[in-house]
Amino acid sequence: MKNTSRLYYTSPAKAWTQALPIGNGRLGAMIYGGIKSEKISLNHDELWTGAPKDTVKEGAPESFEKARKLALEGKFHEAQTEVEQNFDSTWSQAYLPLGDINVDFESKGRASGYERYLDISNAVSGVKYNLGKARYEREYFASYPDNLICFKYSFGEKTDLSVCFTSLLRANSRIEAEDNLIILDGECPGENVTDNQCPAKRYYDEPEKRGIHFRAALKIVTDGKTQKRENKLCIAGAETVTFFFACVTSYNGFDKHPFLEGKEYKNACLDLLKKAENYDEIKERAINDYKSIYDRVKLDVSGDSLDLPTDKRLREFKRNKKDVGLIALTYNFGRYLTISCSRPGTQPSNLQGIWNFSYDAPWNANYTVNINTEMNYWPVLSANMAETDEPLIRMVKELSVTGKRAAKGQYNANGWVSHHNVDLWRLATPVSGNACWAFWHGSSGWLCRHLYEHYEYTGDVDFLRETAYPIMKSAAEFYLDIMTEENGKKFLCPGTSPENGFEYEGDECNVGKYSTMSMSICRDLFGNIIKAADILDTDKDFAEKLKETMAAFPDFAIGSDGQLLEYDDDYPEVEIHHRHCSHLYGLHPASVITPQETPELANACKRTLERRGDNGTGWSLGWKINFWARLLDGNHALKLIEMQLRPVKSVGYNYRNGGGTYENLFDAHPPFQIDGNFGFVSGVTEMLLQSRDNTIYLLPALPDKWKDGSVKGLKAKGNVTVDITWKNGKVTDYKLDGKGTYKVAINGKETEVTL
Ligand code: FUC
Repeated sequence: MKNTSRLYYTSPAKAWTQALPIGNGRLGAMIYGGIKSEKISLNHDELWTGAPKDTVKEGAPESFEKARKLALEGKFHEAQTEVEQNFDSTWSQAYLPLGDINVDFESKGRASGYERYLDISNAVSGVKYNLGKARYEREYFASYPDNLICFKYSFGEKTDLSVCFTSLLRANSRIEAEDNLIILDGECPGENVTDNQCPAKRYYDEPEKRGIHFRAALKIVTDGKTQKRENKLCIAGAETVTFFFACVTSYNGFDKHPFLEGKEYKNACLDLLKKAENYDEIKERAINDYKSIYDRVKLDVSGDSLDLPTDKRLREFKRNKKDVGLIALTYNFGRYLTISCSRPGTQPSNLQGIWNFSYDAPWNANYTVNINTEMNYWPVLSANMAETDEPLIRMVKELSVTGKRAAKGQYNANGWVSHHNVDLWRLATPVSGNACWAFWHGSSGWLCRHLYEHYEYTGDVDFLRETAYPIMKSAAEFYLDIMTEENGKKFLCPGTSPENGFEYEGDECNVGKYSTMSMSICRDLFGNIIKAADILDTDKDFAEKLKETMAAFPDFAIGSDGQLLEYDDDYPEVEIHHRHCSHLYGLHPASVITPQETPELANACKRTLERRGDNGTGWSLGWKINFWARLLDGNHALKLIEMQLRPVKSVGYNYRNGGGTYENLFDAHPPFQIDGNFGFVSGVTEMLLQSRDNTIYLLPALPDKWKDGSVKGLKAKGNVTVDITWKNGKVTDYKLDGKGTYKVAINGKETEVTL
């Protein structure tokens, strides 16, 4: 039997990266499935440190001018020191865990027939086992329509158990036994302060310094007898117990103080629980809602598909790489994660989606926008989940407000800008630390490509006119304002290439005259604005100005080894296998370099990837699947997929080449970072379908191993729904559903099709 939609295991999770995630975009839970005791680790996407804050660095515009002058004189080390000391500002705020529900069972005896599972075709997780003659079953799901997490336990015999709720935040849990309620009222630290790169979370008592407040509550319905004992709710003689969980915070928007201007949250939380009565009805609504997105796409590739517990399946895959079904399962799991962590009205998915157990999460589990957040949203349009884009679009809208202040305050420039980290408060200024991450103003331009792509895929001209275009234009105004001119050339000076550096005057340097990535972001952004202005029949002069500026950009340059240059010159690399490949931005996610239109540059990208090597962190492997797909090399893309499925057990950090997959199929950077899961979905989709400028490429990068198969429900630009069937590596049937005239590339030939 094919298993491409079910994760299952024959023992409880010991580590968080073995536990199974559920979520409704807002609330998240990780389920361990223990026998003597169950742990459910909870999250709410608005639980962050801090409050709105002015983070502009005083004197920054003068510092920027100094650095620019130094860089133009070739004094790159000095330019770097200048920005690190006088330009960069403060660290981002941090995402926090909500708490754990712990359930202890009094039942005795050895369990047999144990299984815990996550059924991703319905978004339901569960645990089943026998204890003596009794059958123990637990079921969990998260509901987007009812904004709840619900679970139901049945024991097949009278059982005693106790439930408690704990949190690492400043919070008090109280039991209201008469109502069978456990209520946790709490607050987040008012600030995440960074001293010497070490974040410290601080609570304050002054009202103006207090953070987000919240109420989380658990309502229990049971046929057993309930009683309060200290901080536990004890249940005696129960055969079934149903739990409804809700949480609401005082967060009232990125520009409102969460305490002084916070929204009502205590009654709002209890109201959700008051409405929660019929478990089966809530479950049905949740499943229907989930499936209305999930069921749109179906991937079926011929070949082995092992029906083994998922942890064993991963290990088996490492041995012989035969289980194509595991690839489809991981693809479907990635779509499941998107639907579970990003929904209209919620926060966008952060470095960990919504799932985080740690008070000091890696990189604050923030929005790292020099690759990671964008990668989270790569598959949402092509894999037909356009509504899950809304949180990102809203974040970009909000950032364009804080980013206007950042542009003025940091650069004395018009328009808006954001740097490499964003948080709940829409931090737009550069953080402190090394210029290679902090001094990088590319994210505003990069995020704008998501707005334009949203239009391209959905064809929603009103969205383009009202939302995307003004924000894109304002981002371009910033770049125009800080553009440097030298010998007739125009570029963004000084330039960095995310997290990388080069050798200069005998030492590692991270700041150059300009970087290929910043210039590629500008090329892409300006190009998209020119197209948008034409579609909207507006701003002819502005479009003209962009064209003229672009004509003065330095050309892409090819280095001594045939590689695409990352900076303004062929400097020796300090880390040839560096995980970022930012200078290939033009190849993917943008399409300013393509094998069809710019074969020489595409070749230089290929050479760059060969020199970089395949290895990397989880997201780096994920990006490389997409690069190789864009280079039309399906076999190489598959090699990266196989590497991304390497089983990873450890929990530590690895900045270089430890990328892989944890037992619960979460992507391992390591540590857990969700971007790799989404880079994977985007990569597989890119192998099967690409589209741009009214051309649709069917199976552009199909690996030899995927001989026969079919995919249904993908999206091409222009809001075209695409189904493809193939045999022996050739398209045998396809269906395009949409409007308009397209060139369709099928089996190496282009045909014009009017829909
Ligand atoms: C970037 C990457 C790291 C990590 C971090 C969250 O800085 O270079 O590998 O993904 O973001």
